[in-house]
Amino acid sequence: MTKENRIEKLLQNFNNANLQPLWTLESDIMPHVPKPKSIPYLWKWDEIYQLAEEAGELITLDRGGDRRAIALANPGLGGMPFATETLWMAVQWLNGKEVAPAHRHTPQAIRFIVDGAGSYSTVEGDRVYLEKGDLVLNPPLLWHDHGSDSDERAIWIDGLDIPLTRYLNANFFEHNKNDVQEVNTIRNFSLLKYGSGTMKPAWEREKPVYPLMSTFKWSRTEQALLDLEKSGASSPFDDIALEYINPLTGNPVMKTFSCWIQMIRPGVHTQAHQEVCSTVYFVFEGSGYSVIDGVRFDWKKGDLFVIPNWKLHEHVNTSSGKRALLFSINDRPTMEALDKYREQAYTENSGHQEVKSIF
Ligand code: GTQ
Ligand code: FE2
Repeated sequence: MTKENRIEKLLQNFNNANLQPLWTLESDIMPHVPKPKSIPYLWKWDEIYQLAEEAGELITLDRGGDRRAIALANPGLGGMPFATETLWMAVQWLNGKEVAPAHRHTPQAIRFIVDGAGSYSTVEGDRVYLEKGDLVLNPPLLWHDHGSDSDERAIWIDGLDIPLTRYLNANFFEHNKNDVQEVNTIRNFSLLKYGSGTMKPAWEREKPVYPLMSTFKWSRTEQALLDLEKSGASSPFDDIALEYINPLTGNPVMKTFSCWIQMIRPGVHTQAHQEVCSTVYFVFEGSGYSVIDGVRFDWKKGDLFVIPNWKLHEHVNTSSGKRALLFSINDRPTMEALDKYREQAYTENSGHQEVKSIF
């Protein structure tokens, strides 16, 4: 047998033995730079809202699904209901007087309220009322049910690490025997006790991994943005950007992903950069566009869009007088915990990408 024939036979035998030699594998296994399957994409609020409204009429909340949550399915992910390889983002619709029954799970969750309309979320017996712009935390394995005292529908967005948990085969999910948890404290308890964010009950000494306040109220968040603006400090890549943190530790509010709120001031065009993390954005207020990997995505209030790993991105507020507010979640804490985070500024062309197409 010639050497060539022997090599051919060897490769065949590897295959038969369910083995694969590295030297035959292309850069799929270890590419020079991250090559995400998720793609830059944008979902329009009007379309999501219309469909969610119809789901509100047609779909009842039953055990099984438990939630009228409608997930962003990134077209690059082959039909999976995931925004990026690690992040789940959904729009949830709760009709007036409705109950989304109590359950708990290992994926960690946040909610950002679009319109609370008298609804509440009870997390481990702590019932907090939901108002526009609030960030509500749901650490892993804490019981939670959602409900409404009013006749109006509530709508919010959910961010969870479902895809990551699934990839790690770490998912546990349990139904509570009761649809609605007993409320074991006075209403808004954690907020009253810990909500200032800068002070704590003097007799408590613990520094828990998850913030003790279940909610970051919009009024405080907005004030923090306005104060940061006044300070004159800003990021060249994100303008007036704040990360929600556990006030007792300084860490992001969730372990696997982080929550941000940012204000792009009128007329601001940020510098492009790329990062080893994926991000899902929700446009809370205003209008503008982002250039992601050379594609221009125009956005306005309510739209959601995705920046996959290592894709260049920059943001523009096209209004000359109105601020743009962007809420987002990103998996940077996962990358940092595993020592994989990197960031690189785009230095060509004064830091702005050439727009190759418009979404
Ligand atoms: O509200 O408990 O979007 O468990 C996905 C899974 C929301 C929730 C989602 C959930 C929830
Ligand atoms: Fe849940």
